[in-house]
Amino acid sequence: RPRPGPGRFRGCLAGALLGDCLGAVFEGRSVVKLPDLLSFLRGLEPAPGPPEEGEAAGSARRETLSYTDDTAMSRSVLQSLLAKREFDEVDMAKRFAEEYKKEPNRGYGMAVVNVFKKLLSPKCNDVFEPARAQFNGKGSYGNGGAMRVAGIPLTYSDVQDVKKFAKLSAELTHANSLGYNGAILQALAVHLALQGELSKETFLEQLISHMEDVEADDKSLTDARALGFEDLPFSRRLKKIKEFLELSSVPKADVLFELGNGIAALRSVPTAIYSFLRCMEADPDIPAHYSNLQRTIIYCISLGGDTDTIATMAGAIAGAYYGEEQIPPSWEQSCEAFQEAQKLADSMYELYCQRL
Ligand code: R7I
Ligand code: MG
Ligand code: MG
Ligand code: MG
Repeated sequence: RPRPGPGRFRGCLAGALLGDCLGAVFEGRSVVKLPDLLSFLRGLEPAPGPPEEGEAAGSARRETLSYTDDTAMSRSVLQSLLAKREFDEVDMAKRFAEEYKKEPNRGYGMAVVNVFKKLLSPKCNDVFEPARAQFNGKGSYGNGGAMRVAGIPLTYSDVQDVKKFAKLSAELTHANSLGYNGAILQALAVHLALQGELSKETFLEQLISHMEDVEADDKSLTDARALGFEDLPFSRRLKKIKEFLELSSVPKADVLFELGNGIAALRSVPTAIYSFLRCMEADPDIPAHYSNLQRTIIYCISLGGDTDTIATMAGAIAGAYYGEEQIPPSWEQSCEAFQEAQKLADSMYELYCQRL
């Protein structure tokens, strides 16, 4: 199997950052009208024609788009892996909590902030305990474990390591299997995307076969049943994606009904994966000059709901698959801290190669 090049690492982190920054503008809107989204995006592009007075040629009337908790936590994951050269739960937990303390207004989930507060207490001596206490001991099933997980497949090339450390990294905040299994699925998607060249069908089949294994353990079965879901809920949604991809067109309403656009991992990680796979093909509603990666982010945001998180997850997958070439400078430069993302990507590439 060929080793992925550095452009995939840069693409992955830039795609994730773009999805978060662009998606955050629309987060929580139940309906996003595509013409409004496209008009917003045109505002990021350099203005055609002669520059106006005081404006550099080709510059855009842009303001910097801020990143949210999705990127703040992703960066803590990356920085911990780079400092420790492997997964270290105590170091990662500390970075999550310190980052929250430093910038608490990045849009964190309502419940997860209680985990950070407990982690900051000197009385905490098991970093997994605060997450286990969430939601009366059932643990969170939010998508926070999945939204930040890309650093794991950028560190570990072995698929069993990807599963193991995606789970552990998510369990620092998300003890419900419907939360951490979403993180495993997202990590596997980035892992496969990094290999590139895979067809839609192979990509999905591999995800289904891994998730049927992941979801077959006792805790996954118990947690799914306790919430009233059928067995193997992620695997089932991956099979629904397979059905969708066989149709010539799928209405947005069907995507929202079957896959969702919510803050639960189960209602957002499969949606991100579907968006990536669907946007391998042209979309009659999205202008053809956009790259596949841009189309993926545009499509995710057009679904409404948890747009920053669905777009950051799909952006990480698409960026790993297509590489940095599909990201226009005008989009990158409109995001807060895009240069840091490039530096982190180069350091991650170095770590990945060193560990091979
Ligand atoms: O999962 P988490 O980090 O939130 C991530 C989301 C992303 O959209 C970010 O962009 C940011 O906006 O937040 O944070 P949690 O607080 O663990 O979970 C998010 C929400 O999911 C919670 O505030 C609850 O509304 C819901 N949730 C649950 N509700 C009932 N019972 C998660 N788990 C449960 C549960 O067990
Ligand atoms: Mg967010
Ligand atoms: Mg938010
Ligand atoms: Mg969100």
